[in-house]
Amino acid sequence: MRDLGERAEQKAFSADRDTTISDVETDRRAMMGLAAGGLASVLLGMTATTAQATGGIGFVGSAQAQTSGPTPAPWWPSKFGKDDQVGATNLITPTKILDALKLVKTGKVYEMSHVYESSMPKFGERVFALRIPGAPTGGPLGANNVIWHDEFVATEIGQVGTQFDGLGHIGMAFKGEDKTEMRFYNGFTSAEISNAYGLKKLGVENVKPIITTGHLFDLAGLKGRSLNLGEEITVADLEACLGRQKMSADAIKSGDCVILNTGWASLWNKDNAQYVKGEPGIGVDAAKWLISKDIVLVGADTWAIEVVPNPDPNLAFPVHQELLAKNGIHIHECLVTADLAADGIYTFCYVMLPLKIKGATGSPGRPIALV
Ligand code: UVW
Repeated sequence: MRDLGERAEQKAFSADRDTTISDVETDRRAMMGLAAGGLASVLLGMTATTAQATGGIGFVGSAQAQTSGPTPAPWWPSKFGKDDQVGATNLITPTKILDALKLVKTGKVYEMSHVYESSMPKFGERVFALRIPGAPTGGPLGANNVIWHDEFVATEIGQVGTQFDGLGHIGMAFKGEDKTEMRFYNGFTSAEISNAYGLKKLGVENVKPIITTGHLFDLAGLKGRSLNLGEEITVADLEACLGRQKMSADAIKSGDCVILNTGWASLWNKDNAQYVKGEPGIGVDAAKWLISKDIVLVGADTWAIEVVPNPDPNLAFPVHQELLAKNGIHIHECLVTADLAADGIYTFCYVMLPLKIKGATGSPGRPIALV
């Protein structure tokens, strides 16, 4: 690993965003060995020393076939153009919205967000603190004696509770701490976009309103039980779900959303330690299958939508990278999906309007399914 690291140091990416595939492929394996160990340390409860001792986290631990391992770099330029910051929500056209609205027949609304409260499970050291200063905050004022309450919220606003991941959330470090070699969606580098007061590019304000067709994959229904921590949802599972739900693979169209019901949310605010310890979810191959459908978003009733820990102990959140960084496909986490599953609702109009928080990595929100 040390040798690979040294080679990667010597042959790192060019800082300009026109790096060719052949440049990259030549040294792909060397550079992959340098990817960030921080996430994995949190995930696996390892110390930094342990992570170093195991060689850090390599994105490709072996020479895997490209059809079944993480997609190699460079993944840029995006199919939406080299300067695009919108990503897959470009696919939500007026026609897509009209098609989705045709699914609304009864007016029934399925709420798909949890309540935001300090007791909710949170990843790592994230916080959610809401305070109402004063009681009430202001007043009485005027002859009418008006009084009011304001709240002050301190939180990682896009990354707690029911959360929508924007395109600036996840990237890949190719050369240690070198920000010119940390790449995000469309090849934007950390040097270009990172800023203490909000991302300079790829902020969640760039995302289009999400009003499109959603499809539920009821994995818990398929298996007849809640899925287990570390249980990988495979392509075969997704296909079996479609069969059970009497849907063809063609039902998932460009610009649609896919939501996974695993049963994991039954732990929410009941056993938070277990909820965040790991989770069932898709692996890289299932992610690629979904990417091939040209979708806009993958959501789930789990906190990461992907299998954690990954069955390959060398990988940390590779599905986040496949979807967000490499394909501009959003992730929607900690959703409430059980009600849809209980009613056998597998296709619906999905509505999520990410807040236009300039420079934010994600957004809270109140996603709904309409039928
Ligand atoms: C990370 O931020 C690593 O995960 P998530 O997007 O699931 O919060």
